[in-house]
Amino acid sequence: MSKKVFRIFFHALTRLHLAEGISNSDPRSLARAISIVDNNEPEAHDLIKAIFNMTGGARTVGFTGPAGAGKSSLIGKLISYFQELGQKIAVLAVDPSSPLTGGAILGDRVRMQGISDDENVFMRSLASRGASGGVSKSLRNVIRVLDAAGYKLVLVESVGAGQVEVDIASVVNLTVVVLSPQTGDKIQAIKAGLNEIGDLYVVNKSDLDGSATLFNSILDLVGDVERKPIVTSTSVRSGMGIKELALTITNLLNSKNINYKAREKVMLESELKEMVIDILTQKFCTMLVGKKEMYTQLIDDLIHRRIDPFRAAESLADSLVGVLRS
Ligand SMILES: Nc1nc2c(ncn2[C@@H]2O[C@H](COP(=O)(O)OP(=O)(O)OP(=O)(O)O)[C@@H](O)[C@H]2O)c(=O)[nH]1
Ligand SMILES: [Mg+2]
Repeated sequence: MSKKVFRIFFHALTRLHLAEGISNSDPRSLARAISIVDNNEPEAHDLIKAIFNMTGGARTVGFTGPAGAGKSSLIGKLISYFQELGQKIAVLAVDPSSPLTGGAILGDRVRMQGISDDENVFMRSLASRGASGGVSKSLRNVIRVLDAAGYKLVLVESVGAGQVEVDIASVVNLTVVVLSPQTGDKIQAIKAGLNEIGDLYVVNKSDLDGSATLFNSILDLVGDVERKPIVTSTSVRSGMGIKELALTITNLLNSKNINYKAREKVMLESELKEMVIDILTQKFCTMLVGKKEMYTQLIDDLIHRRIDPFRAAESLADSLVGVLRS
């Protein structure tokens, strides 16, 4: 058997085996499948192909916001309320900046007290390193694996700032932005894109000074936003507002006012576009190797100012498209 045939055969077997394990909620299959899609291993495409028609039922909630605002603590408390709904729950922590995600999830397990031993709560840190877009791509597929395994509620905590949070918001059904009076640059953090992504804004640590001021500033800031987000406050320390927050999230997830099918359509459209661009980029990069002579000449022309960058890029692109057509 040639190496290639063996590889195809091996991948097909792995795919079938894993897909079956996932649908039977076998923990080892689940862990392996998540690693495969998180690291975009060669089997990832076949695996998603095998489970795709089992997906579409999970609801996803993203928790984002500055470091230390209380995201993990809040998730830990909310889970017991969500469990009353009798659903299998998964928690994902996305930390693309950390090469050692194992440590992070261990810390989070301590904060999300009381849930680690519960077999209905699956917790996992995702590596999801790589450039912008890498996070959302991997996360989408990890959610699909969990969805196929019967996890109907997936909570995603994003650690990190800026683009990553925006990326995550584009993948989940509902985005909760968690802030606290302690996170010094609070208002700037909201201005830096966070005001556009939240369905819900939570001022956590309301037991501390400054929370009322923060609450009012957020109201001012998101008041004009079209999606009319809800602003609420909580204290993990005193328990204030947690039950209400769980209820608000549950109501939003079940709300007829939010058209999840329409949101899914938007998500699938942007995923499709991203994937086509990825495929074309890869194809063009391979083809560039075959255009080495033209490429070298163009660089030389650029260095000696015989051509401008726009024209150089256009002629190279035209030439590559020509190869595709032929
Ligand atoms: N006073 C007070 N402290 C809180 C509250 N909620 C969380 N904390 C504390 O704030 C610290 C940070 O909480 P985490 O839950 O780890 O915050 P996080 O947003 O998950 O942090 P990262 O994952 O590092 O971004 C911990 O020491 C918590 O005990 C609260 O309501 N009041
Ligand atoms: Mg955390």
